[in-house]
Amino acid sequence: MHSLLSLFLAAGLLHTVAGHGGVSNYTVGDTWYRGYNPSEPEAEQDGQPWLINRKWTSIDPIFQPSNHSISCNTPGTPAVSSIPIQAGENITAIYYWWLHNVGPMITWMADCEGPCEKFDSSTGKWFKIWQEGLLSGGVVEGWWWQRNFQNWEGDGECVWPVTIPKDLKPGNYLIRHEIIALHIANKPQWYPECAHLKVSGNGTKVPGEEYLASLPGVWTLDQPEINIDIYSPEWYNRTDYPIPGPPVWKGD
Ligand SMILES: [Cu+2]
Repeated sequence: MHSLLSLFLAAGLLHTVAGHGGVSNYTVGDTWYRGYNPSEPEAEQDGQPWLINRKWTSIDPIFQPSNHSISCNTPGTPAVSSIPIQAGENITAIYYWWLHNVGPMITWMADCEGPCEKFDSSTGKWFKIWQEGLLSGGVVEGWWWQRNFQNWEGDGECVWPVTIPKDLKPGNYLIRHEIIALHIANKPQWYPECAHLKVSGNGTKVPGEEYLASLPGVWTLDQPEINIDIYSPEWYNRTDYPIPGPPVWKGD
């Protein structure tokens, strides 16, 4: 065991074996925004004027959906700056790698109701702007969007583009990318990261109550699609996976 570990270390494979991760950077158009990097020293990143996403110090998953960290990871300290973006534009989240392949991926937003630097993400009224789950085949061996994502490694990066709803009211928002990994029976893993956005445009729309959720709150270990054993006879060959939580808000 010990020699196997040193072999992995020597080969630089330990990261691959650990297999976790999160959002490293973001792009809007041709502009690249550097994100917090948990593998670099905190002192070199804390309070930096370029910092546009909330601090996350570990690539490890969150296992408890009631944990405050479920909203914007640990510690989730606010960013200093925001990414400017127009409603209707795309923002792409970039991951250096991703190795899991079962479970839904969801992008959420929440109105900071003022400067995001002062906003407690666990009080947010979150709404989904995008989600994908099982695309085809069965739950265990089928194609999840997450499996596609894992394979999009053009330059050693996995990219996740979403569009900000074009009629969204301008303002300061958090954008939250969440991967829920379900490959271990009855041990769901959450990987959330949040960035600060300054949304411009002429929109006037906001999502209604039926689209809003709390984090923590929306996920519990009582949900059959969350506390799931994908290898059980009940799920193994199922070709539908209903993504729990509110519906996606399309901006109308
Ligand atoms: Cu992992």
